[in-house]
Amino acid sequence: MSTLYSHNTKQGNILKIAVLGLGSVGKTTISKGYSGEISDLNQISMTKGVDITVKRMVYCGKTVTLQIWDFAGQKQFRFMIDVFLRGVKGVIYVYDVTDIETLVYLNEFVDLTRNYLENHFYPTIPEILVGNKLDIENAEVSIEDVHDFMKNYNIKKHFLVSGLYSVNVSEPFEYIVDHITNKESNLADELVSKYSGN
Ligand SMILES: Nc1nc2c(ncn2[C@@H]2O[C@H](COP(=O)(O)OP(=O)(O)OP(=O)(O)O)[C@@H](O)[C@H]2O)c(=O)[nH]1
Ligand SMILES: [Mg+2]
Repeated sequence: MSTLYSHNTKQGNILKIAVLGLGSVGKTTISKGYSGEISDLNQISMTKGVDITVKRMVYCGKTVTLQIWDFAGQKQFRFMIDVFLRGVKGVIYVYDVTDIETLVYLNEFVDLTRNYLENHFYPTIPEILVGNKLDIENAEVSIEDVHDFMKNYNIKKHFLVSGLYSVNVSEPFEYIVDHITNKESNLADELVSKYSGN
């Protein structure tokens, strides 16, 4: 069922995914690495406002276009977050495994996102946590730190990736798509059975 997607166009269903986290954690590198839009990932510079990346994929035989909205981590752009989140269907929170502060202060993005979703009557959407820079040996963030964060914020899924070396970058996006589409199908099924009297 595809009736409940945000838009249906000839590009297939368009799903907006938000990528959030502090500056320099690697949000743009992960997004561009996944989409394949930039061949030299070392060329990426600081995001000013928003970077939008488009990636087309096939999910259960249907074309799905992911619109990946990657938000600048620097504080001066924080006032734009409401516009940025409009219509979002899934969220990826990114921290840097070599910098514990990027996990400690990630709560600000979680709080802002949840406030927005609640104030605008959004249904629950998939939210996941991604630790980037897996290729660097001296990780500062322990698995206990990650589990504590997930428990405190009730985030169910965590991935470790290296955006720069394109390790594991597809998995977080595929997980989100899987959960958006499954949830929407379930909701659609529920509505059908409710109104058909089953
Ligand atoms: N070693 C390593 N470096 C990475 C990785 N991902 C990103 N970087 C580097 O980290 C720096 C910041 O990457 P960006 O992708 O610009 O980070 P960002 O989160 O988009 O930053 P803002 O746009 O300022 O919010 C760059 O120098 C990247 O090359 C990674 O997986 N491994
Ligand atoms: Mg960026």
